Amino acid sequence: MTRKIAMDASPYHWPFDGKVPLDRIALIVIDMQTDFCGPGGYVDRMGYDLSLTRAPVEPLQCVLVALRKHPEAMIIHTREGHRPELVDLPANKLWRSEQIGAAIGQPGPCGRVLTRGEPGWEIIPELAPVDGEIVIDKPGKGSFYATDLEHVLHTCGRTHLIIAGITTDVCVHTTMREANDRGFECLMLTDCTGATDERHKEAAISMINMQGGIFGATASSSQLLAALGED
Ligand code: C5J
Repeated sequence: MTRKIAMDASPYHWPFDGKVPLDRIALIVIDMQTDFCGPGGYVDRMGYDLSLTRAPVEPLQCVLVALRKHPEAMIIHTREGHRPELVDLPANKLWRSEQIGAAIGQPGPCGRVLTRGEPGWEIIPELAPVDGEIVIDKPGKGSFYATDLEHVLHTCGRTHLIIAGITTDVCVHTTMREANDRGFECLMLTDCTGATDERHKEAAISMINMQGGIFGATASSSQLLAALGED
């Protein structure tokens, strides 16, 4: 029988609708790519502190180990990046990346910055997807924009999303907002996410917890592991 879970979370006990079976849950691990947390990648070239975007790696490894014991729970990874021809790269996104010294599509230490197929675009080996896990390639911040994520979730009967990855205030937040508007019940794992500025991570978590959980709820990975019976 499929295990059902619920857990202590902020600002409400997650999920809102009681215990949810694992076969209705998807974990979405957002953009754990070298470009966002590895030396020589996009975030590094912009001059941000990589220890902040690498902080979720270890807790995420523990969550993946625990959840992989339950094949009925779906695991989805996303990768932000553009087609090699850059036909999906908006002019304002290119311009901004040039201004900050990490021009998308240009060669760098990890290949062409944020470009599909390049070494920097790959998910870091520590968190690499295993057989059967889904990978969604996205050109934007949100994981629903210009992807088939919503179709995949509906087809596989997923109504509840556990969201993690980087960066908290950009791609993770945008995805959680998109998901919440579409009626998915979301939980963000606070230690399994990171931002390029710690204050922005805290603010992003605080925003979720406003208005009774405006975009869903937040919890630590230990709360999820406890709900999975891992403690
Ligand atoms: C950004 C992301 N920050 N994955 N992307 O450009 O958050």
